[in-house]
Amino acid sequence: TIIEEHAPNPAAGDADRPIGYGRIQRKEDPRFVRGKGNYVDDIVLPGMLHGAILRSPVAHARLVSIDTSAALAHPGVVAVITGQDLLGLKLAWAPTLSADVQAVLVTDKVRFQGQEVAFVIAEDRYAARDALELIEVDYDVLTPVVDVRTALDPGAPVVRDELEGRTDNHIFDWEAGNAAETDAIFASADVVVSQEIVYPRSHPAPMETCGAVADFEPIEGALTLYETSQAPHAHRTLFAIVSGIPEHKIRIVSPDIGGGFGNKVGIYPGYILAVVGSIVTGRPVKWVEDRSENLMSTSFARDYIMQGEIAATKDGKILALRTNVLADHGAFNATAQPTKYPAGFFHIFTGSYDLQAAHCKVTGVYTNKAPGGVAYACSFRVTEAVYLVERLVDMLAQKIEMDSAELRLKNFIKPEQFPYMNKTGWEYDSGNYERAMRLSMEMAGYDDLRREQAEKRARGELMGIGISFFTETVGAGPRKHMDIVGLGMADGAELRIHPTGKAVVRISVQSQGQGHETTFAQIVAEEIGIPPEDIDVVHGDTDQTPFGLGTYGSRSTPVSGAAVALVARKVREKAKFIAAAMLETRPEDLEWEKGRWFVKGDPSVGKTMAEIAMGAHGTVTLPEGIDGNLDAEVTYDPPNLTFPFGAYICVVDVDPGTGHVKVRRFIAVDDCGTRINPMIIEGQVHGGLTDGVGMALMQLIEFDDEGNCLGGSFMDYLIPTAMEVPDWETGFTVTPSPHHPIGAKGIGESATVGSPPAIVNAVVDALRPFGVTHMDMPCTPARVWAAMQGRPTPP
Ligand code: MCN
Ligand code: CUN
Repeated sequence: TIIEEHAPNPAAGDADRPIGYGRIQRKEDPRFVRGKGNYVDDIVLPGMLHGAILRSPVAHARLVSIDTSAALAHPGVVAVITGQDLLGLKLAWAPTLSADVQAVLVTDKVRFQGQEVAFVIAEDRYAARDALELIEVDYDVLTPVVDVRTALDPGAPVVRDELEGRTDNHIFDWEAGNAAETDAIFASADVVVSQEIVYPRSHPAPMETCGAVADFEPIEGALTLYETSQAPHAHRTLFAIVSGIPEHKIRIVSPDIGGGFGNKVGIYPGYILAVVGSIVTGRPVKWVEDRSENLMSTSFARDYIMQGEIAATKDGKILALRTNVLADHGAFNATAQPTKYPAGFFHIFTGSYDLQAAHCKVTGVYTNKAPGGVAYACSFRVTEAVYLVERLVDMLAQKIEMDSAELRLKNFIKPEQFPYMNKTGWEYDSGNYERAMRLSMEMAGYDDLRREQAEKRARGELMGIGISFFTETVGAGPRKHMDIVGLGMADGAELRIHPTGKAVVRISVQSQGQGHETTFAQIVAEEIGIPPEDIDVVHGDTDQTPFGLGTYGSRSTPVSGAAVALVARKVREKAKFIAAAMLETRPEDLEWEKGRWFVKGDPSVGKTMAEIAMGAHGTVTLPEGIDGNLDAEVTYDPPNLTFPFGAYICVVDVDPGTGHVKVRRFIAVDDCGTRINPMIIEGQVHGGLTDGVGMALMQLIEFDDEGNCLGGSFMDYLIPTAMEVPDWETGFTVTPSPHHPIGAKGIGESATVGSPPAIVNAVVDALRPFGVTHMDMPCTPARVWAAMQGRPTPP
């Protein structure tokens, strides 16, 4: 069911209208559907060599020796680089995005299975791979730290013993909210529900794995790096700092990216090795990882063990929330998030409810696992936060025997309370939660579903209905509060209108499939009236675009989208002065209608944008201070984040014999403020909901006692397909952001954030006849069946 975007919605008035021509087809698709996309692995440079990485088979071991002589002698091999070589270049360790360092190649000790040990460069990919097997490595195997619960025990092996004075695996303690106030409310509350809730380790697994092609030109001392990057400008700055190559001599190109989902935010050893390889050999070097390398060594997601508690009155007024979290960060603290927030935006865990107090504490821990932590459409750990609160609310509903929709409706922040300051320091910009909740219930036929469920229960059939209501915080900056490695989170935009009235807008964010080439053209089209097909969007090349922090945390629309709207307004304003000169009148006598300035009271006398563009570059005498072009640039520093929200309802059927869960229906009502392209929004939501089915029912990156990764291939790490998902039923409400130039909020991660709790809530609801109150993801048949038997959770 698609509720048409023009359906009248008196409450929202004109705000329901999508902008810039609305549901138009994607400009990037003709090249994708014809196989003409240009991905990193499509880049072939003259004389290009190929690199391959030798990875550790064990999780924790001293490196005793490496013998590369046989590999070097292998036909086609040009060079073999080891950690010792990098030590000489001062490149053995590289800074992470979280003020830690990460080994580029192992020098002293292996710290996770799959870690980078040596780099072979050869004439072709096959020779490079073959030569890996000829490298002799002697490992002195150590006991690994696998279980985060015991990682802080005295006597646990120390993962990061190379750090000065390190005697344990503790990384940080971080807290938000008010512990004393929260504890006081808990002490006197009628009802308290406590639960350990695990958000297991998962992986973004984009269709395209990570890779790079490095081309160092020694005469100019210039580096061109083609890279799978969600943030080319930030990467360039970091490469300049680490390599010593001046920043203006570095060009980063991220061409088409086959999905990022947070996996391509960080800088991986492979990228650095490609650069080192090009410098060493004097030829371009390509490195592209395979699927197992991607799953085993690049940024994982989640891995939070959350001890959560909710306090309420007996009639269902929620009073307070508190949680203690153990966060497994793996061997290096390499998560990508604003510096001030080591747990990302997890402290929005108060969700969509008006509480009296809240407190959260997060402890980050090193283990012998791959690093990462902020990825997989997580909105900087809002995924974990939403899952925690939405599970606890459902458990509370079960405990006080109240309908879970009713409990939510009773506790929502009310429309008149916005802007709403929550108890952990977030100022929610706008919201109308009840309206979205009621729309989703109406679309679902909620009361009928509950009746159907009661009938089925009476017959011994297992049907579950799960609700999740989420609020996200997306669009980082503001820069005064948010930076990544010291770079403030703002975005630039440049707009040029050519003399014939066609436009090019250059943006600093980087599409990985989100459709920026279409939607950013639509924003400009809305503001200056040139149709989207006449506006080209340039992104993904640091030589071609203004500085900015990149695409993640659904920040492109909130930050870069705002920059684009403002740069278009700047051009529109400039056009007024030029039109006035052309019409020999005063600017204040002109009026704007989409695409043209005309004389107030005489609409027949005016100039279109195309005419003005020609005029700007022509022979008209321009007013003082107006240059002879129709170009502009801005850098946008957002005053606040945006707070999209949504109401999701999931219906599942559980097979009582096998424990298999089938998602029968899923209703998703999203509110991302002003909508630019409803079709792209639906695509984002469909993708995110599918992610949710994967996480809730199928996906887990598990480790055995030796630290072996058990999720290193698609045989073990399952990706949901059309077979596992229902026909999504999407709806929307529109509550514009008051501080965004066009009122838009982000949507790119909403459904991934919001859907897992709806699915798990539905599964637990189905298992109610068995007295089940909670179960941890993924709800695989084996686990569901065990829960039905009251047995411990199998892996
Ligand atoms: N949009 C819109 N109207 C709005 C909000 C957004 O039409 N009110 C459009 C945007 O213009 C953009 C798309 O929806 O074309 C997503 O916008 P936004 O929410 O701003 O998110 P970003 O563009 O910043 O994308 C990042 C987000 C993240 S962080 C992850 S993770 C994720 C996601 O996008 N990775 C994706 N969706 C993905 N989709 C694809 N195909 N591939 C990925 O790697
Ligand atoms: Cu957290 S995944 Mo997206 O922000 O690139």
